[in-house]
This record gives sequence, structure tokens and C-alpha cells, in this order.
Amino acid sequence: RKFNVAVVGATGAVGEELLRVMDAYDFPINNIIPLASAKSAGSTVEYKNKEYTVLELTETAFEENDVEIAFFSAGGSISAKFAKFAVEAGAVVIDNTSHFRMEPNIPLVVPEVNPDDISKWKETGIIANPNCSTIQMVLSLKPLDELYGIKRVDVSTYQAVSGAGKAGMEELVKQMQAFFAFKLDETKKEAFAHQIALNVIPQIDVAQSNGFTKEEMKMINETQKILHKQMQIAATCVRVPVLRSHSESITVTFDDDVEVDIDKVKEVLGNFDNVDVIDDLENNQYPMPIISTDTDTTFVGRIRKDAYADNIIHYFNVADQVRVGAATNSVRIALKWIEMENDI
Ligand code: 2RA
Repeated sequence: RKFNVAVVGATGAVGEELLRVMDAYDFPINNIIPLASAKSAGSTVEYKNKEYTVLELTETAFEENDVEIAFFSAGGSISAKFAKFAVEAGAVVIDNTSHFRMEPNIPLVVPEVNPDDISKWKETGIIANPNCSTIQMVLSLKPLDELYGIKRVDVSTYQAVSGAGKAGMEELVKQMQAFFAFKLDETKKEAFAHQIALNVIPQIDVAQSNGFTKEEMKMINETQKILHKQMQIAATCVRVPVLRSHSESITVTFDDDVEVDIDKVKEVLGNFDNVDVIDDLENNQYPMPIISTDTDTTFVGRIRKDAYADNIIHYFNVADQVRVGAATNSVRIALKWIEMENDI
């Protein structure tokens, strides 16, 4: 069985990547319906060497094109306005924005971690894709929680500019070019509040009343929802001048009575689906953004026991945020949904 698949936000960074990932995964497609704002309508996108014309996103576009699976990646306000029309047309919506994530009756899914939650899709017709920095973190937290039981997580992120879309990537590249032309002061600062080239910015998304940012609260709330556990979490999210892979320095505190066996920790991480361990410090081997970019794998390394407490470990975690953190996770959700709901 093959499906009519709409991609809302088809000309954005994640929309374009969705098409590439579906191609790589041989997604069972009958027809692709790329949808975008009136501004982008009429342009074309490519799928399996064939060009498709981008149509304007309208309230009737889903019904008119018999859409069965609709990926949304055009911002929260677009999902808020248009997802219901896709559902009314009979499609399952896989939403990559933050709009629906914390609604209790909408599943928030990383297929390797909480696949069973997908069955809840029937209540609303919508499955939410978590925030990119959450996805790569829970992929490593899940096997660790199963092994020992996690009490607390402290994470600092080093997030790539692709998290702010194509505009973020272009801004970094332009500022780097301007630096070499001695014109950095003249470049625009639109995607980020400050210069991002040769800098790091300890703020992603807007301030919250508790002193955290919205990105940090997403990591906290979404992780608890996905893992079905109210563990303590503190996050500090930082933008760095890297193109498209997020890195995370993670400290995990296990339950009080745990005595960590670090070899066992490495074993369960390495055995988990789509997670690889690269961990040979003496030979300078560890995960880095340039290793994970353009891959569908979350890499972990620098795995070590705390110098003082037997129940604490530290490690470094890296993944391509456009793929693992967005497009690939959405495609994996869709493939799991097809398997579960269509008996394939
Ligand atoms: C960022 N988390 O990196 C966002 C994108 N989803 O800005």
C-alpha cells in the first residue's frame, strides 16, 4: 500500500530534508504534495529525480489532493491554523512544531523510545515530533533509565544554527565571509540577537518567568512526557557557530543505591537503536558535529563515571538536528504508524 503524502513547509530546511530522507528510506509514496505559503507556490521541489510543483497551503488542499499523511514543518502558527483541515480530510498529521507537543491527548514520539504512544493518534489525528535537542537526548537517556533508573539530568547544549532554519545557516556563513573581508561589523543580525560567527549565545528562544528559556523548558517538559517520568532535569541551551549538528554535555544522576559499571553503560548505549558509541579518548576519538552531520545516528562518547559519586555519569551526545532532530524522526514516526495502523 502506498500513500499520498503532503509536506507543509516543503521549501524550508526541514521540508527539503524530509523529501531526501523519504527517498533514502524508500517511503511508500503514491503521490507527493508539497505545500507552502503563496510566496513559494509555483516553485518546484525534487523527489526521486522528479520535479513537483509547490502548491499553496489552503484549507482545502488536503481534501483536494486526497492526503493520507501530512508532515507539518512550517512553524507553530501554521500548524495551529491548518492541521485540523488535514485531519478533517482523513490524514494523520505528523507535526514538527512545538504547537501540539504538550497537549495531554497528543502523543509526543521518538519511535525508538516510546513507539507505543503512537496508538493515541486516533484521539486527535495528530502525532507530535519533539524538539531536536530533546530527541537526541532521550535516545541516550532511555537505555540508561532502563539500566539503572535515572533520578536527575543536567544538560548543557551546543546547538547548531540550522535550528533557526535556512536563515540561521545563511547568517553564520555570511558573517564568516564578512569576517575574512574585514566587514563583520556591517553584517545583519536577524536570525540571532547577537553575532553568531566567532561567538556563542547562551539563549535559544524566549525568556520564561522562571529564568530558563523556552528551549530549556522544552527539553525538561518534553523529556518527562516521552519517558513517562517526572525526573529532575536542568538544561542550559547555547547557540554555537556550527552548521547543523547539535552537541550536548549530559550528566546523569541515577538512583541513590546505584553503583555504576561504566562498561555496562557503554554496552547498553551502543546496543540501543540508532545510537553509536565513539569513545577512545587516548586516541582522540569522540563524537563531534562533523561526524554526525548528514547521518541518522546519535553518537555518544566521553562516557565516564563521576570522580566523587558512584551513581553519576557524564557523557557527550551529538546528532544532526535537521535529520535525527526533525526530518528523520518524523519519517520514522510515519513508518511506525504505517506498520501499526495499516497492518503492513
Ligand atoms: C533550535 N530547537 O535549535 C530549535 C529548533 N527546533 O533552535
